[in-house]
Amino acid sequence: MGGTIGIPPIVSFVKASGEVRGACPHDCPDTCALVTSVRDGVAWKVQGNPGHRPTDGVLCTKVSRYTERTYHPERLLQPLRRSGPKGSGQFEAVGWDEALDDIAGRLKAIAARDSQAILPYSYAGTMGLVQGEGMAARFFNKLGASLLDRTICSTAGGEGLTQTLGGKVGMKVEFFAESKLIVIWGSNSIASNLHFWRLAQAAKRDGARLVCIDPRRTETAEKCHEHLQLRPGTDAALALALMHELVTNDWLDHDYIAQHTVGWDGLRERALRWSPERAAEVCGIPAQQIRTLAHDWATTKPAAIRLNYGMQRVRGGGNAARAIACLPALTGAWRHRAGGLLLSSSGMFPVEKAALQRPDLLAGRAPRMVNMITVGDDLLRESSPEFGPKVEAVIVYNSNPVAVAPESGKVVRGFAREDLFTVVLEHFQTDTADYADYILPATTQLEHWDIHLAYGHTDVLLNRPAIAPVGDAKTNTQVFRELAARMGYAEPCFADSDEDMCRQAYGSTVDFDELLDKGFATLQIPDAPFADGAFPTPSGKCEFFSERLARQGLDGLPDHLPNYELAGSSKHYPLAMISPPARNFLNSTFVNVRSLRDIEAEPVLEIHEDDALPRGIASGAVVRVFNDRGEYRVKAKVSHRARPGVVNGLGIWWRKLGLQGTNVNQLTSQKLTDLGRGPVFYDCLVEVRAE
Ligand SMILES: Nc1nc2c(c(=O)[nH]1)N[C@H]1C(S)=C(S)[C@@H](COP(=O)(O)OP(=O)(O)OC[C@H]3O[C@@H](n4cnc5c(=O)[nH]c(N)nc54)[C@H](O)[C@@H]3O)O[C@H]1N2
Ligand SMILES: Nc1nc2c(c(=O)[nH]1)N[C@H]1C(S)=C(S)[C@@H](COP(=O)(O)OP(=O)(O)OC[C@H]3O[C@@H](n4cnc5c(=O)[nH]c(N)nc54)[C@H](O)[C@@H]3O)O[C@H]1N2
Ligand code: SF4
Ligand SMILES: [Mo]
Repeated sequence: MGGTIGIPPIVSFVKASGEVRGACPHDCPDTCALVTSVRDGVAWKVQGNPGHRPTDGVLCTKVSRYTERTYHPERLLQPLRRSGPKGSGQFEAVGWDEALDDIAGRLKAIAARDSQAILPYSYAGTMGLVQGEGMAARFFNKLGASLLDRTICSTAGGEGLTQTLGGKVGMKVEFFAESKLIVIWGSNSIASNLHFWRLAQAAKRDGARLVCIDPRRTETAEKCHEHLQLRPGTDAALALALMHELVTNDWLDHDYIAQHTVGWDGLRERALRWSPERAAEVCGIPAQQIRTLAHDWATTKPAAIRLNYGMQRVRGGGNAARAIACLPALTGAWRHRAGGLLLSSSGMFPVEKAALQRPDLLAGRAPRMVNMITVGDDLLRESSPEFGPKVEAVIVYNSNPVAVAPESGKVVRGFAREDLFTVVLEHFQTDTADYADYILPATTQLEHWDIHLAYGHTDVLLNRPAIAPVGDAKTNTQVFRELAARMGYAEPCFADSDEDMCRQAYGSTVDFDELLDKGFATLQIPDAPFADGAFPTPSGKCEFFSERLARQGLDGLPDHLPNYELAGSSKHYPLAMISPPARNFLNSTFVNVRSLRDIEAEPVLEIHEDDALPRGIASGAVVRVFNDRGEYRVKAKVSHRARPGVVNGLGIWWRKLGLQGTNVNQLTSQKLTDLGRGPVFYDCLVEVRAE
């Protein structure tokens, strides 16, 4: 394993044969409990743990093929050093010591000038708290590197929820099975939240009505009783019109509002400006659909909203999440355990973040913060008083920015800089790894320890290694430990083992022996957490009006903010484009797994026949999709899944496995959301032409 002296071995527990309990590491709300079957040191099957209630013994198609990914013939097995021009994808094998010595030397030289010229870039390739921002955060804090604002997924909705409810908190997912009305809002649950969908199906069998709110006619929308196929970025208008109906029909829980909310007078006044007719115009749906939903929301008990992040990837995404989060308090839906709303449960986990990440190692320094969404612009910036030092080195782990970050033409130009030193820790030679100076082979979840929270249920999961590292792969933690040793960092925390860090993640709040024994532990949370108010906001109430936002000079009440790139506002680019995930990929992960890519076949753009016919576009034709930021080529699919005026470019393909080396992010913009500094992937105008 080539570990440095004094550093514990990576894996302290690997069974040669048997079953090993683990956790799915992927960025998915379901965080399934895994059981890996091992024979003679080889993992041959990964299954869902039947003893874990949220998993219920079932995995999605992607992860049930996990061994195919782990033993993939293109898995990176040894460190690689660039041997051709930047981006050429040409590398030569190199030993670990040589690679790490050189990397540490380069980082030391840059840090001697200004450590903020070094930028970590990571996201949720693994959601594990240890292989994620565990040892890596310690390393970068000690180094004083630039901080990364990890905004690419959920910060707009997260901030909206936090301003209104006080945190990423909500209903316990299991009680959706008892709901009588479930509103699935901005989520293709069958594809991206399968285990919630199973609960919704159970509720449906018990007589529940399912309503889906989505611009795309997804497989989920098709299976609901009602589909509100609104224009992208108009959810706040819809929510305000629902409130309008609650007010004018007096479908309100006055007692709940009086006791457990603040700002009702102002919100009421605002909602009264949003008649269903006005909202219908903005959303592009019939006013009657809005009236019916308001009626059902008010009169069905218990009623619940499964909000997901699809609705917040537009300019007004934060406000939209705020407006929607007000709805359960207005009707007192929170009183019942099967009523209320769930966007994310991650705020309910008592993670000891400071113990894991050690911000004290900054020792009073406050490095500049770089937003991961604007990496395209930021890698192309020179030093300036506003920006700080030019970025000279990027260390990428758990992320594939060249494929997933917006406006990828600029991201590619940034990573192609000959004077940028880039290290990528990866399982595969991704689009980003192609631009590396060093690629370091990383272990997968089957090969390392980790501990998890979830954002779609409330169980802590432990992941034990099932097999030894494949090839010469090392854990992320081990790479940062060994770099720390070479940088001369002597703090004992750099010698903590992965198992130590798993124990530190929750301190004494979670019984580690229970985790070792069962693989998971359920948090003790009341069944109906907000039945009597007690929201974790400053006022302890559901904040329709946010004093905190008002103090920042922002609107204290939620409002509808039209998209930056509003349909109809551009002669050149008449179509709105959204780019939600493809079912058989997880962001850009799994695109290189043959059996899964074969199901998706190739990158597609769904287009309605009203838009396809005048453009002479037929299904199967390769079309050019473009705007001022760039263009990409994709197979058109004339489809009822697209609404007129909106095309769906399903993501997120590896550029090099798509058509002509680009993907949908060639077209998306680096603008930020109203709250949370988030991305606006679905706020994007384009034109489409037949080739
Ligand atoms: N199979 C699969 N599962 C995944 C992922 C994946 O890539 N593949 N990604 C994972 C990740 S990173 C996340 S963050 C989660 C959550 O991921 P989400 O981004 O919530 O993913 P989806 O469930 O596809 O929900 C997005 C839905 O929102 C719709 N939508 C787009 N714009 C709007 C809008 O303006 N308003 C409304 N109401 N709807 C809109 C899209 O058409 C799509 O159906 O899923 C995770 N699960
Ligand atoms: N157009 C468009 N763009 C989007 C989105 C969209 O809906 N539309 N969705 C956005 C969202 S919600 C998100 S969350 C981001 C996701 O962006 P990312 O978090 O970058 O997700 P992935 O593309 O899955 O890339 C994760 C990488 O981490 C690697 N990895 C996994 N485990 C480990 C490990 O243990 N160690 C190391 N070193 N590497 C590991 C995987 O091999 C993979 O290449 O993309 C965003 N981009
Ligand atoms: S990706 Fe989601 S559904 Fe699939 S195994 Fe992982 S947690 Fe479960
Ligand atoms: Mo995400």
